[in-house]
Amino acid sequence: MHDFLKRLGIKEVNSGVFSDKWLEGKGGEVTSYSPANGEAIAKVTLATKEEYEEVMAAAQESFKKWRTVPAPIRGQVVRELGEVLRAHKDDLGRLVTLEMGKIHQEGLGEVQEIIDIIDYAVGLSRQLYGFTMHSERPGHRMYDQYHPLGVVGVITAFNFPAAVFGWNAMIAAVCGDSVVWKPSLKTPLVAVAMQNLFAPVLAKHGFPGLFTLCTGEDLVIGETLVNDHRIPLVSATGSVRMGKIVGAKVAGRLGRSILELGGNNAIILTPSADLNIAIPGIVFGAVGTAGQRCTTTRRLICHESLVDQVVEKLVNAYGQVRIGDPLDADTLMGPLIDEDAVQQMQAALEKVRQEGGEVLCGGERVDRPGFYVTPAIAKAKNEFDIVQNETFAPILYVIPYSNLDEAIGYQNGVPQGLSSAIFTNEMREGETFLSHVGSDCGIANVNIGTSGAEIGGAFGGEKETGGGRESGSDSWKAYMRRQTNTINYSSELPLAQGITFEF
Ligand code: UN1
Repeated sequence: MHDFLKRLGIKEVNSGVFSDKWLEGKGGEVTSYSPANGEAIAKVTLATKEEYEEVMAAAQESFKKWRTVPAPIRGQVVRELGEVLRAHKDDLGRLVTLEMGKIHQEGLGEVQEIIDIIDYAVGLSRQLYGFTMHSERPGHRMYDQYHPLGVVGVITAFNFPAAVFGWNAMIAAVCGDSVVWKPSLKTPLVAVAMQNLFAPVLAKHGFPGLFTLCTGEDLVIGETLVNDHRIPLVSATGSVRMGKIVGAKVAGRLGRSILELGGNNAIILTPSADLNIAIPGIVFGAVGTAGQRCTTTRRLICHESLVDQVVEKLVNAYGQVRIGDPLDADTLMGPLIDEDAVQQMQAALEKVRQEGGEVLCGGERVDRPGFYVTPAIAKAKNEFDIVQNETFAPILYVIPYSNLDEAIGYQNGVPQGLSSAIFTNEMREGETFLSHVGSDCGIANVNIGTSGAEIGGAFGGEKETGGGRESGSDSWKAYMRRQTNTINYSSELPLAQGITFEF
């Protein structure tokens, strides 16, 4: 076992279940494999429904106490979590890379996003503002305030095994909530390591069950969590398929959900674009994280006059992408998560050909242990069935257009609505793209790509992306309950809407 794993408290067999202490995990176990070489790293045990109950009890207990701590003091506790992460950034980033397969720089970037959201959350802990309004009645005061909500369920995906928990948990914590985390079974060790880092800090302050962990099967723990009335908010990141199930179940009990699901993100490349920034923006967006971000650039909507030149530049750039061990400092693209992902990528490219598209480069398996492929570019039409769907792999579809209306039509002409971008130096084009007749996505950028959103903005998208918003801006409001308060300081009882009621 690597030393860095030991420093993160990872053993050969780890419990994946934490209430206010580590439980046994009697619901079976999973082995975590590194996609970089296909080798087993360690095992993690899973929760039974009974253990889920213990976890839930601890989370509820913590919530009851935690909500009474003044928000700025909650912020001080969260700040300490940031100190722990700073001290372990390299180790945790390395584990993200080993277990998920993204390159080390991206693994570090993920930990940095949590450090950043912690700083943000600390500031936010003094800014959980409501509005004051002018009452229509004399001698009355009216305002709204935000109270802690309860136990928040956080379901995360393999592609951001650390950061997505961070965005949710740190905001939830300053808002006065406790958290139950169900991580992806493809990346359970990152979750165990984070729990190992955070739990001692929270316990020291008397809140051992503030962040709980419930690693388990979707049909056992996932189901139980989404159906649990004691969880007022479920924040789930993953596939559209998963989101439709989770969203329907949570809505069925009139709970709230934040859904952050698939993307089918496009870049529009216009004739005025500066190709010196556009080409790297496209390559990073399409190839970064081996095409496994929900913000990955999947479609390039390219002006017809540029297609030949741009395709040539892209094919050339793709040839220079260094594919290999994600822990090597030189590597730009690591492996896909597992064999299934490789098969899905190859099936998608087969489908493009069948639908009449042309694969211009890539898509081959790289001959080494692990799940490596070469990134692919294909000429396609927007209406192809395969283009309408998100394949979680580095495939970029090039779609020619002739005028901006047509380009925006293509951009919006998919079921998903997460991220979008235009490269242009024409003010009219950029502003049209950002206007109400432009991009229909939750994220719309000018002269930067579709991926790599900063934590300060609200993150999420429309349509089948699920409509949820996480991270910055006023996303915190979803983690609190709003209350409108009216106070009468007069000696009369004037009724609203001018009603008189005498007796
Ligand atoms: C995701 O792919 O699940 O904008 C989130 C980005 C990252 C977040 C991606 N900050 O690419």
